[in-house]
Amino acid sequence: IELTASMMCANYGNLEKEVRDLEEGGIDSFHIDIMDGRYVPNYAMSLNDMAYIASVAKKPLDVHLMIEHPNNNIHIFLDHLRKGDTVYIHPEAEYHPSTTLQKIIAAGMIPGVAINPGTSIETIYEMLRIVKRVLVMSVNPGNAGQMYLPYVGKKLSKLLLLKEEMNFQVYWDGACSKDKIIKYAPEGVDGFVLGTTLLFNKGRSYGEIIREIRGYGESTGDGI
Ligand code: S6P
Ligand code: MG
Repeated sequence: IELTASMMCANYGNLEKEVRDLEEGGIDSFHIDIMDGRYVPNYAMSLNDMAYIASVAKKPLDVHLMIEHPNNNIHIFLDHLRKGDTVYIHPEAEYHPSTTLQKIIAAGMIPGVAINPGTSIETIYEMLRIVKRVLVMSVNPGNAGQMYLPYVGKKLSKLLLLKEEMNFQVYWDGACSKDKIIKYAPEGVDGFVLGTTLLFNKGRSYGEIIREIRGYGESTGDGI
């Protein structure tokens, strides 16, 4: 499984150290929650935070754009990213989401869509033909530290059935906990966004926590 750290939960007092400690601890990528106060009722990270992390990180970025009409100025974000970084848009934030996805592809980044708890798979079905990663939100976007919404489970299982045929990865975002990883990694979820629930402010090193997460499947032989 791939583990990505939700950087809106990191300590901004020393962001470079956070990035280094996470990389040394074995994180696979950095999840960057960009918000505009319009598409979601919050402001988390912005362009400069993302650009700074991109400049110090060796591992890829997993950029989650929670902004209205990213198509208008997405190049501002793409200019700071590298090939192999992923950019997700929310389809309902855009009149023509596939135009935006094509810009992400043309810039050499991995195109992704993020789907809210209330958004159906049917809404994104045709986009799945060009998308390489789907970020399934199990909380409504806007904040870290929220409660998992159980009705998302059914949609997730339905989406996983399309994975092979349409060739995309599935990442889980929101209240990602031990029991969710144990349940959904064997079902085919490729990646998990780690925030306040599992990774940050635990008084333990990132390396210790990440090693523990990678060992979850060992006792059951589920091969996490
Ligand atoms: C929410 C955002 C998420 C959170 C993540 C935090 O708008 O997209 O990526 O940062 O859910 O994790 P947790 O464990 O605090 O829910
Ligand atoms: Mg996110």
